[in-house]
Amino acid sequence: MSIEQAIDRLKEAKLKGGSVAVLTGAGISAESGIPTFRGAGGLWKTCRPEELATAEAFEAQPEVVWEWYEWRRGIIRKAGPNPGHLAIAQMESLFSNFFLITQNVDNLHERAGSRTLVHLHGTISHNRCYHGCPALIEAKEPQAMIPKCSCGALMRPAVVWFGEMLPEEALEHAAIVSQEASVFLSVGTSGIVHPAASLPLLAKSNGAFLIEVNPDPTPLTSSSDLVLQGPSGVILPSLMAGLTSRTP
Ligand code: BV8
Repeated sequence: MSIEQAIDRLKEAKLKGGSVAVLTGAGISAESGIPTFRGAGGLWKTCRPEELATAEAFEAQPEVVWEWYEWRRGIIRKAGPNPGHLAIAQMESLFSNFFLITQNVDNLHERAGSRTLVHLHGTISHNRCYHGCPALIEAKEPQAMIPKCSCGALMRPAVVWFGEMLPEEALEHAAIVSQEASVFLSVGTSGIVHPAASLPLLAKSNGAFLIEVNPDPTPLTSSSDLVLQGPSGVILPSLMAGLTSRTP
């Protein structure tokens, strides 16, 4: 029943020219073989955020932090977009007013064909100077040694660490599209990391119909208008099938 309700809501939004916003988290990449952060098999099971995803950790143990990112980059290079990523890319071309906000640092949304998106937490595929020189250097190959910037400082992954500000423009844009959304889908996120986790509630408080797609309950579940419980790689293609089928 609930998937039909979601399809109806999205069809209504399409008919009325309403906007659709999607927030994704690590869960949408789980079916591509990329470990999530929390939950069973999550990255944090073997390590803790403050040990690795912070500037302090990088300053204290740059090689340990670098090795962790190189290990993740290796997994992402071997991974490919899954049907959940592809469905979101298809959704983008279906709605005249669509926007994707991702917390993910992998590039699977782009590789699936998504174009109108922002990365709130940066991208693991690039490095930047630890001291703030502007260049973004793509990490094309595995690099066991930490490369250096021309200024002499160490390079670091171009991600947002805990305790660091999110890219202002991306966060501002994400807040605007969330406030304007007629339908907001929160997909594959535990809804724990702020300020990203506040976006679904911002959308809802501005009138959006809030749909959560997740196999497990999260802090957002009780506020969602509709919960589609299950893997995004199954649920999102079913949504798209319903949206593109001929039946009125
Ligand atoms: C900041 C990049 C200003 C690095 C990441 C307000 C309240 C409380 C705390 C704070 C707050 N404001 C700031 C904070 C502190 C902190 C924070 O939120 N801490 C949390 C842990 C409490 N936030 C920050 O530090 C942010 N900065 O606000 O700056 C400031 C500065 C100083 C002090 C105060 C304020 C910066 C946050 C960004 C951190 N960087 N990543 C890297 O990747 O290494 S966050 C990291 O977690 C990931 O990027 C990811 O995006 C993010 C969220 O995780 P999820 O994506 O939700 O993934 P998770 O594994 O948790 O969940 C996966 C979900 O998928 C699960 O629900 C699972 O059920 C589901 N799933 C599994 N399989 C599937 C599935 N779903 C669908 N299909 C499946 N098949």
